[in-house]
Amino acid sequence: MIGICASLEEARWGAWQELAVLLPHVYTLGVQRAGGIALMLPPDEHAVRDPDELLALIDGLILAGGRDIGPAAYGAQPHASTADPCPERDLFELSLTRRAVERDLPVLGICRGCQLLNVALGGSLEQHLPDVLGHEEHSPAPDVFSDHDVRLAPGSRAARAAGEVHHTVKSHHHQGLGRLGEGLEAVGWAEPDGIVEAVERSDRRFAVGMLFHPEEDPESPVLASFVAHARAARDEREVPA
Ligand SMILES: [Mn+2]
Repeated sequence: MIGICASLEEARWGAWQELAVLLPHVYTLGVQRAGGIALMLPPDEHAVRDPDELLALIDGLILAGGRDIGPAAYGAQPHASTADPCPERDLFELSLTRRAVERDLPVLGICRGCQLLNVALGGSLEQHLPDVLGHEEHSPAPDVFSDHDVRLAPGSRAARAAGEVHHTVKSHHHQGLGRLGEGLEAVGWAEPDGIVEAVERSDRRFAVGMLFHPEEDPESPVLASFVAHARAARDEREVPA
């Protein structure tokens, strides 16, 4: 049972245009193809106060991509390029993530989810990478993924999940990681610019953030690896004491 945090967006379908709970299909499909059950998690203010009730229902938590996190969450003023945040979503995901890491529930953060994992653990973000890097290769256009190479630390959970230490990834982010959150280690770097693209907690069974998009690559084993970790964690819990 894999909970995937969804976004709230104004969306259009059929005759309707209204606020909708939204998630790209590739996330749910990737989980299902790996034999998992995908549960879409809308922002829930009860769960902000009591994340355990919801976390007890799932074996793994995926933090999906999406809009910029409100910079107040890491004590910063918004940069001119930082999009308006969705406070309900930020609060929900920050609360679930902190508690999931405490409980050692497997967590996979993708793009915004990687940034969220970092902020949840006390880290900060670089709000607009082009200011620092002088190029827009990580997100050259609003509606396409770019390709760049990533190098992952050999032996890291991220490398084992990706099945290789050096590969080309799908990229679509204008923000990056600043100060790393408590216990997080950098385990992946973009090439050639060297920015941090993956982080993880080596003291957890699986708490990994990737700034790139394995769910957009049908060949990527990352979602299947995550589902396998979640299944192993559940089997461990179900062994009678
Ligand atoms: Mn990138």
